[in-house]
Amino acid sequence: MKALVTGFDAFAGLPFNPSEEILKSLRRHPPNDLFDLIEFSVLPTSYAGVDNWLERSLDLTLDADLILMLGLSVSTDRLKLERFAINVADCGVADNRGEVRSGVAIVDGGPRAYGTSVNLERVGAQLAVAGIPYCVSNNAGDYVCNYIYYRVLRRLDEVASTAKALFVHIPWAYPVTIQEHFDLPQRDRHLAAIGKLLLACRMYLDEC
Ligand code: PCA
Repeated sequence: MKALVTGFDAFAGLPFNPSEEILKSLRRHPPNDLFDLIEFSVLPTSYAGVDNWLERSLDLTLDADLILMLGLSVSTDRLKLERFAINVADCGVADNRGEVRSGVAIVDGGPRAYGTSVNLERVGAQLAVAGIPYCVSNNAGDYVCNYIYYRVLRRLDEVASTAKALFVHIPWAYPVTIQEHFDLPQRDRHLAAIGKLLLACRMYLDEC
C-alpha cells in the first residue's frame, strides 16, 4: 500500500512546527512495514505553496492509497482527526507569504464542504487501544490546513479516486498526564503517536 504524508513548516512566528519534525524523522526511518511511502512533503504554510505542491504532485496524489496530511493545532492537546474541510479561507493570520484570506471561497462554486471517506471512529478505536489521546473533530479551521484538505478531497472527488485522504491536527505538546503511557520527550511522543496513527490507518485500509 502506498502512502503520501505531508506536514507544514513553522508559521505565525512559532519557532518550529512539530509536523515538520515528524516528516523529517519519517524520512530517516520510513515505516516500510506499513506502507510504501511515495512521498513525504513538508509544505510551506501558504495558500500558494499548497497550490504549487498540488500542481507538482498530481500523479502522486492519484497513485496513493492513503494521503495523510498533518499540521499543528495550538489549541489541542491530542490528535484531532478531522472529518470535514469547508470551502472557505477565512483567517486573520497571514500565511508565510504574507497573504491573508478573509471569507474567500477555496473553489468558486465548489461544495460547501467535503468529508473524509475514512471512518474516523474505526481509526480512533485503534488509537485508543494504543493509548494515544485523540478526538474526532468536525472543524479543521479556516486557514491553510483546511485549505489543503479541501483541495485534496476535491481532487479525489473530481477523478472518482478511491484513495483515502485524512487530515490530522497534532498538538504542540502532549499533556504531562500521558507521561505514564509515553515516558518520552515530546519529540518522541509525537513520533510514537504518528507511528500508531499510521498503523491504525493501515489496519483500517486492510479492512476496507
Ligand atoms: N497548522 C495551520 C497551518 C499549518 C499548520 O501546521 C492550520 O491549522 O491551518
